Amino acid sequence: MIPVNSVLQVGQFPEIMQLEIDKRLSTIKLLDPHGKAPDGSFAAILTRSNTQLPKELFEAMPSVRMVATCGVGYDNLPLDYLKDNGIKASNTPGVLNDAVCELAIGMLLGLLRRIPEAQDFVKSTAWSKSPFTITSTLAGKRVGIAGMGRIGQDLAKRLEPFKVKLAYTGPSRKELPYEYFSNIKSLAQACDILLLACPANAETEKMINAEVLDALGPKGYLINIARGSVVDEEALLVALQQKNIAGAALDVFENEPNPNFGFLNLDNVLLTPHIGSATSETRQLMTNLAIDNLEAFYNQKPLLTEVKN
Ligand code: 8YV
Repeated sequence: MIPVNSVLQVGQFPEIMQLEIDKRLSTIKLLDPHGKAPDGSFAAILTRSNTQLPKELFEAMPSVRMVATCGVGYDNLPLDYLKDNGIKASNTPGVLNDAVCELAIGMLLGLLRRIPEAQDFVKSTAWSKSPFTITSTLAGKRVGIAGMGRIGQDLAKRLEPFKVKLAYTGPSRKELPYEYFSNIKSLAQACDILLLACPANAETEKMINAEVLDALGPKGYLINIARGSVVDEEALLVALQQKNIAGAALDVFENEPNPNFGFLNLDNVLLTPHIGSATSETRQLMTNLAIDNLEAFYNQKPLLTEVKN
């Protein structure tokens, strides 16, 4: 049983998640992670992957011994500080794959077949004057996935029925029926579509740079459902503006919720506001898994999905 008001809830939560939280917990709330920590002896923090937690927050509350983040990504946590101070952390992998993979495939098809423009074409009555442009088929394309964790592997399985040729890159080769490339540039050279499903960390920071985009080439497409930090956005903007790549579908950006203005006027992008896991079913599952981890912590049991860093 989690004692009343022993969990500090940090950051803004959508209503559907707050409803789940309020069914099971009574929390004290801190909307701004950089704000003054409220008085109280909190044993744990509940937050979301899109809320950056500074180490100063933990320094100000030495009673906190565990943090549960709603989300698969945990780049929002000061991992070195947590590790150095023996503070446990949990995330929510495995329960958002359906939502994230469905969005990735939807964005890919929307980009290739230019579905948003096609709708505007009909709504503007331009169709009465000329036919819509010819686009491109997914079947037969070479699809490369950067990051073959749970989501990357799930994405690959879902793409197989689309008659594509799959390949991947990542820190190491895995027992998978797809071609492995040891680095992102060689994967980009070998594929028509590059899907980013990797974690945000020091190794992936700005991994998609001008050289990789050049390797992807003028018929290549980039899909990012990982993190904005994985892409050098200045290089991507140049590649898109100069048509050095054919297009990009982006659900994540370096600066959210105010992405680089340069993306907004391009005709070869499909942009969504970080909605990978934003379905009611998924957010309920994530919230309850985060709370299950909190309960395990308070009951001195192993966490269900501990962040091992
Ligand atoms: C979270 C995310 O899903 O799961 C992740 O890593 O990218 C986020 O969208 C969301 O913040 C959960 O509330």
